[in-house]
Amino acid sequence: MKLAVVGATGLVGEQILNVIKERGFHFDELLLVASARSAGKKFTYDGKEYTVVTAEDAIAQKPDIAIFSAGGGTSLEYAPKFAEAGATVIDNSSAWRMDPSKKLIVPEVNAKSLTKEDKIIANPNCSTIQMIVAIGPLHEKYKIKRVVVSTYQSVTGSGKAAVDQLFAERAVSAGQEQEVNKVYPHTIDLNVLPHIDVFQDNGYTKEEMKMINETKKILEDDSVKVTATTVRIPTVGGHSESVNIEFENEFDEAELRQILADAPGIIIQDDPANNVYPMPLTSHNRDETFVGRIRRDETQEKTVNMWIVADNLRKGAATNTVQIAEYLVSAGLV
Ligand code: A2P
Ligand code: 11C
Repeated sequence: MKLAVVGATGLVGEQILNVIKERGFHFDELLLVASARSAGKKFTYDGKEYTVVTAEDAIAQKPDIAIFSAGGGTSLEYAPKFAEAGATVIDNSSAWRMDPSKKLIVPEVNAKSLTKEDKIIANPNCSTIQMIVAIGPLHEKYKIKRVVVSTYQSVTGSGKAAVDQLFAERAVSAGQEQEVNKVYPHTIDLNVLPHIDVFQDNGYTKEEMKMINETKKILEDDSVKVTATTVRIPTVGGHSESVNIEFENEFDEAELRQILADAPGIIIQDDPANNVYPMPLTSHNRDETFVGRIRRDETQEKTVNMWIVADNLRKGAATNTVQIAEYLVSAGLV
């Protein structure tokens, strides 16, 4: 098994390598791929020294699986070339997600739809993935009519430069002299920005439209209504989401909790009497999706509220791609 990680020097690439090591994902040969700027650099991973290669070099070595997290442009250009050379590509960018010929996979919910013919597989947006892990099994049981979601997203979703902005602003607040390079249009420290990615003509942001469109595609149900407000907050551990879900069918709260408890990849943290609920601090560097504050919406029938948290670089990106790779291997699809 020859594995290529494209974008190995990036924030998500780093997590992909961590997750592969932690989960013991087996490979015989590993290709660490980055831009021409990094090619030739030495990189120590799991006690071994690797030389970073370009995408072209990696294609020539015909990997079996290529996990991409190098931006949409790189995926658009190189994923078909890797696929043509025989690789199955798992792509973390938004480049192929809404392409009707490509599958959008959250393994806990729809990995079984994958076949040997799927040569480019899309990984959903981080805020979509964690919501789907929780609402997927509920949709199967009660059929979802409408979802209203508001997110509280970590700066790690905008890359390393955004993390640097937050900590530089924090240092300035503490009286230190520090240059601040702004990734966001406003200060992020001690602030909240109701703005993730670019605004569209309909007044929603691209992040909000990703949550809406990707959810329908993964659930394979265009009748599910989704509305979203996505918000950036000054935290780093993970994305949090307040989710209001209206079902077609009546539910029993104890049964709904049991469905979530039995669902793969979910940990319920819901003990308000002891102040137990999911938080970014406690989801950081974890692969699971954490669900809490589960309670019936008392203003509307067949409706429940919950709070969903996951590490956006892990389950929202790296872990999900590695789980797809694990599934491909275990199902004999590569
Ligand atoms: P590099 O470090 O050489 O720029 P992030 O999203 O955290 O900025 O990471 C982006 C990742 O994608 C980096 O590893 C970056 O490599 C990589 N990358 C960017 N352009 C290409 C390309 N054309 N081919 C391969 N990797 C690329
Ligand atoms: C954020 N969700 O938190 C974005 C980052 O489509 O994979 C991931 C963008 C994507 O800003």
